Amino acid sequence: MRTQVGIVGAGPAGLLLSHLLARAGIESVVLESRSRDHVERRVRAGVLEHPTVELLREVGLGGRMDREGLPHDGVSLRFAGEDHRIDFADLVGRGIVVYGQQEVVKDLIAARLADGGDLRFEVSDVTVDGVEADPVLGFVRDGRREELHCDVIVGCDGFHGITRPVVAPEVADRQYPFAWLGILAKAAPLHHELVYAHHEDVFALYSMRSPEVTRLYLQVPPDTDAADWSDARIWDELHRRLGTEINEGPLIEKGVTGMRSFVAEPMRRGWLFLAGDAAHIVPPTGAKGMNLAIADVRVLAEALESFLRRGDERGIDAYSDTCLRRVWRAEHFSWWMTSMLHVFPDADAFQNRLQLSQLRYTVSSRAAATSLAENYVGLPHGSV
Ligand code: RFL
Ligand code: PHB
Repeated sequence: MRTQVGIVGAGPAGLLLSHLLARAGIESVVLESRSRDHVERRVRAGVLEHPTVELLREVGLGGRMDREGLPHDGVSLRFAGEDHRIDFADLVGRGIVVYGQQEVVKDLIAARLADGGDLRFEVSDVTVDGVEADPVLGFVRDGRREELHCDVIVGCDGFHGITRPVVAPEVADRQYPFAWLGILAKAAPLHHELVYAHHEDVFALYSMRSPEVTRLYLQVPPDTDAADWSDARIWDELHRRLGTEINEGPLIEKGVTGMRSFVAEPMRRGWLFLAGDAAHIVPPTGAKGMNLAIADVRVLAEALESFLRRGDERGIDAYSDTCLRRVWRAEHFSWWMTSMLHVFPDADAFQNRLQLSQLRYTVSSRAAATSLAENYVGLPHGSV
């Protein structure tokens, strides 16, 4: 078997890349280890930054997002018992859309399948060989070992995938001394925007998915087992930490997410390219992970089009450096939001006072608030 672009992983990065390539008349095959049902149900990100929203519309994927997504013109930072709204519309004239990552994934799978796209779910033992000269993907499907020869392979297989070790990049890595316990509840959101709450002893985040579903996060120790948190304990802590009215409802989902900052450089070796979480991780406080994955594959799809249609290698040669500029901007923003909003277990009085001062400055200075807003709604693609 042969294809132009072999893609490992059917998350937002792999699926959107396959969609963008198809629009440019380039063939691809997507190999995914999980089932379609699993991939479509995985609850993850919820915030689409402005350039992501514009891109999805531009490439024919805006229909359901525009009908069902929730446009937000601001977020609140809550600390010292008070809410402070950062008004994106006023500060930067753009906003975000709250629309679940699994909805983006469903829309992408539907679009690819309607287009005759080749998506292979439930493959196992994926291998990558010949990345310097003659790239080949190996995999097992329905008990049979198969080989797929490709012009180019793209690793979109997330943080725990198999492609990053093949690139063997340099790695920058930071772990944080806390994690997030995330829940999804069948409860109507009472606030219509997100609330990032810095409580005196811990952080919480109030978000949502739809007019019927609230998404909430609590800062917890990194080794937390979600099973130790009963529903009653979760609601008690949420009420205490958010310090604001929230509706309770049955929990649909509960899980713990670790927090790290991680960047692999370069994002390429030979004919193997990395995109999305396979190459970089941000802590979720800046809501940037999926948006970065989408920005990467936009750059890569354009570069691959120039290369595969016209033999022009300039785009693919610049791919890693181009993406890493945006990646490091998002790394800084996500680290900054994380550091400003969480309670660090080993912080002393000096650090706590600095943190509070930073929060006060961010909400009271138009310049500082604009910087948060500009990064949160997303700098225009190609501008960093
Ligand atoms: P994904 O989504 O992890 O997809 C990788 C795919 O590869 C498959 N795979 C393999 N397939 C074949 N062979 C193998 N050997 C394979 N190994 C893995 C996997 O099954 C999977 O289907 O990576 P991608 O496409 O790069 O997308 C990245 C995003 O998923 C991620 O950055 C975001 O979810 C991060 N994130 C957020 N991002 C945002 O932009 N805004 C947010 O508000 C936001 N909130 C979050 C988040 C992530 C969270 N968690 C759970 C990590 C909130 C949370 C709690
Ligand atoms: C979410 O709704 O899941 C969400 C929102 C904002 C974040 C992270 C996650 O910073």
